[in-house]
Amino acid sequence: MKITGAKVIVTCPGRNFVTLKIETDQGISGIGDATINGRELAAATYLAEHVIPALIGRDPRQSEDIWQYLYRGVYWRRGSVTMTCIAAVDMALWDIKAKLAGMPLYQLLGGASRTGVLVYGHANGRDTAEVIDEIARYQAMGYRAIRAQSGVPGLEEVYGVGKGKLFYEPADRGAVAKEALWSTPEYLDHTPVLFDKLREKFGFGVELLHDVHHRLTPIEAARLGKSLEPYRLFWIEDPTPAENQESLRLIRQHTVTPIAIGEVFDSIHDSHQLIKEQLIDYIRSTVLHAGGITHLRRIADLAALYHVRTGCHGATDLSPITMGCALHFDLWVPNFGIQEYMRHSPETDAVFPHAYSFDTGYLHPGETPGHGVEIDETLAARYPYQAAYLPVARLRDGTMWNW
Ligand code: GCO
Ligand code: MG
Repeated sequence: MKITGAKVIVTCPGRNFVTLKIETDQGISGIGDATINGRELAAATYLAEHVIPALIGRDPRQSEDIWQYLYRGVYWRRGSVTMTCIAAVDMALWDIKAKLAGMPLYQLLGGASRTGVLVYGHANGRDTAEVIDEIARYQAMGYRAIRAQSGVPGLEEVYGVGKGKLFYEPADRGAVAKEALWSTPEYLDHTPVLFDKLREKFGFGVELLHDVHHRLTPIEAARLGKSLEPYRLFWIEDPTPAENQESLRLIRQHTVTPIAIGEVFDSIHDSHQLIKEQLIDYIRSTVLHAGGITHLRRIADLAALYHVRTGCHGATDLSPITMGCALHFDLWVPNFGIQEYMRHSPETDAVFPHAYSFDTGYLHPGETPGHGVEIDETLAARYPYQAAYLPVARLRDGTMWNW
């Protein structure tokens, strides 16, 4: 069996997505996601210029050897663009392999370890009243776990509170990123008050989560975790930037609020200390930015040794292809924790028809052979690329900060 061709499809049904399609001499094709929010064309060019020529003629069933070739063979290993492009190839090859076997991908990984994948949705509001309305809406849809993000008095725009509700999209159209103001004291004062009101309103029967989005220093994060303990959150996410893995030790010494980190990591080396020293409870890496199913499986196996469970990233800037692959992975992985599920817009769902479905708080990847996600190329061609960037943040005195 041989790879006979491959192409990159860039489409913008509301937001930009980069898709790799691999074709074989047996008439079976597979697709993978290569989307990096705000750097989409870097991944598209990397695939077209540096990866596709090396794929032609290879046996698509040798997904491990191709992974190693693209990782070791590049010499300048790792980095988000490289690892995302490797992931796109890996997803497409697992898709082909599972189609060839006539099985849904999860069967090739070891079969289902559970009946469905627990997911969390996003309740976003400009103030507490709006967040309460949103949580009620998600509960009515059947969600059992909900992430709550609120506007902060005194700050005009903050991460997690979008223009839309169900289809939250933080990137803004234009050639240059928008700038937003960030101020930590207001956020630290407001967040415990928010969760106090949420628990008072909804009780403890719903899992609540919160994303700090890298905006605190370790000692500030420790304070937040401590102040949220009475509200028993499922997790706080990205409490501080984790390039310095040791800094998590300080947060751990002060709080028992569970910690989730890893959506921006691109390999096992970014999280091995966090995992081995049990400095986190959930690893957020997913099949897209962390080198595909082949690499994520290694991260999850390491995490299992240290009681760390998975909590894959699942924002709308990850295409339905990533969601499909993540769900096959989640259905199998023994140390599964939870899966993020930020719903895609109807336009995106139409471009990427998929077999996965939602039922009473759980997603299931479906039984279609492969990963169960396709691309409608004719429809995709109607939505050309549009430059869009995530905002950047500055403190009141103009200092650059993490958005
Ligand atoms: C999340 C993430 C996203 C990111 C987005 C950036 O937890 O879902 O933090 O909201 O900001 O994926 O492209
Ligand atoms: Mg996040």
